[in-house]
This record gives sequence, structure tokens and C-alpha cells, in this order.
Amino acid sequence: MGTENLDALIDRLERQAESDRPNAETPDIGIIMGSDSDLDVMAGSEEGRPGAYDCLTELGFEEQTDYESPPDSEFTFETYVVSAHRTPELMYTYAETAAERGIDVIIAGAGGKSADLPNMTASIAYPLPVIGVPVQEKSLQSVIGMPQGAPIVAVDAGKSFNAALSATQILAREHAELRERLETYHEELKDGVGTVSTELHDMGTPAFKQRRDG
Ligand code: RP5
Repeated sequence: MGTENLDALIDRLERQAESDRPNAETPDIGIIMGSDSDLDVMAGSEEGRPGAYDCLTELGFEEQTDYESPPDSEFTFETYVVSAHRTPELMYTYAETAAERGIDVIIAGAGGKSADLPNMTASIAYPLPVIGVPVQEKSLQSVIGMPQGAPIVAVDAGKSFNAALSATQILAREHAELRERLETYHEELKDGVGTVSTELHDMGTPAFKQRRDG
């Protein structure tokens, strides 16, 4: 058995880079992760905390699953598994073709102690901004530990939701509509604290806990 699937994926990315599609039709954000075992952290899950997928869809982005046929939303993202150690050639191609493929920001997550996908992607894709997500606490140092001149922006372990917010903040510099969505999100967040604080106080601690715990 050979590496047909990997080779086909690399070819696909290279062809897309050469296709010169209009920027409005290409994904704005590229989400990559070292393994599909990172997906619950990177996308978000019912049992765990919400992730980048949840954040972006809440802000009105749609996932683009066909490069040639974008979804209706003006703002889109794509998702791939790209392993720095198992498929360095795929990591290289993804990072090198990202700008030509119309990606404006990359969110890259990896777990384990050698979480090299975010930092290597940042080096290869430079000057495209890369937001690193350490999938586990033990991945933190290898994600953020970049030498001077080779920057990466990173979030705390597991906080891919914040990575998506940061990516949207970058895009919002050019898109007033996204700025408004971010402001609305923040107002809702603030108001949620107001609601919960009032309810806790007015219901009293035992009744509040009972309602919360079902
Ligand atoms: C890292 O190794 C991946 O990002 C993942 O977090 C970890 C384990 O990968 P699997 O063995 O589950 O594929 O490179």
C-alpha cells in the first residue's frame, strides 16, 4: 500500500493554489489539527467545552467543504488534519499554499509534548498569521516557544474557542460586519453575567444550585 490518499490531498491543495479563485469564494480561516483525536478540543464537544467550530458558526461563519463551491455565508472556514510528524510534506504544502488558496488566518492545534504543527506552520506560512492551540496543558511550551523573528500567536491550552475569536478579530479589521458580530457577542457575554448574578442573588444560593443541577 502506498500513500495515494496523502499524495492526492497534497495535489488537491497545490491545484487549488494555482486555480486563482476570487478571494470572496475561498475559506477565510483554515483550521488544522495534528490528529482527528484533537477534534473535540478544536471543534468543541457536547461533553467538553465549546471550540473553534462552535465559535465560528455562532458568529455566522459556515464550514466550506468544497473549495470550488462555497457555502452561502460571506465568511467561511475549512478544516483539515495535518500532522507535523507523520505528514511533514502535507504540513509544508498546507502552510505554503495557504495564502494563495485565499486563507487569511490559520488556527493550528496539536497535542502531546512535541506539538510542532502550530509553530512549524507559522514559520512556513509567514507572514500569514497563525494562532496556535495547545490541545493539552503539556503542549503549551512547544506551541509558544518560538525564537525571536519567528512569531506565533497562541491561546491557553484547549481554548480553541478563543483562537476563533482572535481569528475573527483579525478579519474584522477589514470587515465591519464581523466587528459588529464580535461586539454583539461580547454584549451578550456581559449581559449573561448580569442575568446570572441577579438570579443567584434573588433566588438565594440553595434554590439557584438546585435549578442549575437539575
Ligand atoms: C499530536 O499527537 C496530535 O496533535 C495529537 O494531539 C497527539 C496524538 O495523536 P493520535 O495518536 O491520537 O493520532 O501530534
